[in-house]
Amino acid sequence: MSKARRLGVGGPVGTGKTTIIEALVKRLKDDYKIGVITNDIYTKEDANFLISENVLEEGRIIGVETGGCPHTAIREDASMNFEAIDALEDRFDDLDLIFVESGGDNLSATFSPELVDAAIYVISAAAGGDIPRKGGPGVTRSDMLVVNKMGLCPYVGVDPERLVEDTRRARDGRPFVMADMLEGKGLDEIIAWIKRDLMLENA
Ligand SMILES: Nc1nc2c(ncn2[C@@H]2O[C@H](COP(=O)(O)OP(=O)(O)OP(=O)(O)O)[C@@H](O)[C@H]2O)c(=O)[nH]1
Ligand SMILES: [Mg+2]
Repeated sequence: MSKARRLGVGGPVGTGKTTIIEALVKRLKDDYKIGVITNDIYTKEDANFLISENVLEEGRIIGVETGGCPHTAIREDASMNFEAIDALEDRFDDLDLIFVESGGDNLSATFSPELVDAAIYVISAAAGGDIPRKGGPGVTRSDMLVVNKMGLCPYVGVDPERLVEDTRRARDGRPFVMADMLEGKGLDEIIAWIKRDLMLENA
């Protein structure tokens, strides 16, 4: 039986899911033995990107090409992802942490609780300030919400303070981080949450 904890990373297309996984793996790979599974609808683009960036040795990254709707592969019929987890655990019997990136969704996808132990939902400030108010299960009920690309607020007419307030209201007490991966903003907070709430360290 595996002891690896499994962390889902979901959210709309292009919000920064793969970028966040890349940044997290670089910071966490000295502490934990890590594997990554990416779900793309039509390609293995994200897995190939992470492999090309030398984020981890190649065998630790598996790309799943789901076809069709991104929900299905992470919720209703997650068999392709369970197979990818089995394949990773056959190769490496000492994994501590497996990231599972969902295909980009439309604010409604959630991970099966059998597939992951916790899930991060990633939205982008560049998609507009009204996304937190639009809600959806990832925004309101994910274990952690990351509002990424905060540095783009001035270019897209988004008031960052109002975005924080709307996010706070949408989360209703649940954790969230305002982030920008190109500036490294928010990464420490996400890491602290992973260590405490997922890896159950007392840090
Ligand atoms: N300005 C800015 N760009 C970012 C940030 N995070 C990611 N990006 C860029 O946004 C683009 C999309 O990032 P990805 O990490 O591929 O997004 P994704 O959510 O994995 O995309 P899909 O898997 O296709 O849904 C890339 O060009 C990233 O470099 C950020 O915080 N600020
Ligand atoms: Mg991606």
